[in-house]
Amino acid sequence: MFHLASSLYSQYTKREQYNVLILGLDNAGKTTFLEHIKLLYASPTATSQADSGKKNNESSGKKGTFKNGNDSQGSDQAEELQSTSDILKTKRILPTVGQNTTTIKFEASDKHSPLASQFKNINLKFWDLGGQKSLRNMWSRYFTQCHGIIFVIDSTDTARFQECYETLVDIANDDSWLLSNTQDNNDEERMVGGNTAGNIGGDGTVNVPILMLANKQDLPQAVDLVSLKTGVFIKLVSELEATDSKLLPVSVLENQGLRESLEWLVTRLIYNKTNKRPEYK
Ligand SMILES: Nc1nc2c(ncn2[C@@H]2O[C@H](COP(=O)(O)OP(=O)(O)OP(=O)(O)O)[C@@H](O)[C@H]2O)c(=O)[nH]1
Ligand SMILES: [Mg+2]
Repeated sequence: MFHLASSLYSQYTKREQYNVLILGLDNAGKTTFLEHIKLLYASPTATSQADSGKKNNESSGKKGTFKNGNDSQGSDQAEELQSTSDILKTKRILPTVGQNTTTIKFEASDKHSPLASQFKNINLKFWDLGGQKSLRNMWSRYFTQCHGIIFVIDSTDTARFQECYETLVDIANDDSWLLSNTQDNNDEERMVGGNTAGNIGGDGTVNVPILMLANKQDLPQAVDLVSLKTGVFIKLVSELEATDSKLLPVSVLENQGLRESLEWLVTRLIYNKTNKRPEYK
């Protein structure tokens, strides 16, 4: 009886977990993004680790108390925006050599929105990987088990837009997507070096949503969204046409557009879940 009750309880309380890769060139703002997400979605169960030999990011600031912000409206939101940005600015973030991972409990920013009920019981596990050129060949090891990609672009680094474009095209056409799978339903950790179960796809192109973030929009020299879309990235827009993708302007340092971007991604992860089944935790 006890076993039945406890198994029913654990079945009822299980959460869907989606693995999200954070990719992009070095200095794009990937780790800053992750650090801000940790502040915005802080919960007692949020876990994080730096797995790169030595700890990647040192926090010199006090932890502080801050609002979760999920029920914040109006001035509360402005307060959140202020406080998490301020906390983040006290942190010293170093270039990533290995990976940083964090799991958050995702929640809708507006509890009363029609989407809020869809967003219940969802965990996002983020994998922030180093973006230096020498580290990029490691990325594909993570593709088979990822459910979505966030690709961060430094909107001020016009000299490297072409490199950004080529990197994204390489990601989208990587052979690893051929191994992409309709996962079985076991709960084992399979992100890296795990088993793949079954094959679908077959055309060698990415089959998970890609959220592209045009970051650093707080800086005056940042290229705006319209110019980005009509510049070098116009080719990308047409090449990724068949892919579930979106390019959004953000400032991860100033908390501009973060929650909205994540909500787009989670909507697409849910939509894609018959294709890429979540893990159940
Ligand atoms: N002004 C501004 N600076 C930002 C923003 N996001 C990140 N930065 C800065 O950009 C620099 C690089 O940020 P990181 O988060 O370390 O970049 P990364 O993509 O993780 O780089 P790698 O780990 O080398 O791949 C840091 O100095 C950040 O403070 C932003 O939205 N606005
Ligand atoms: Mg980094």
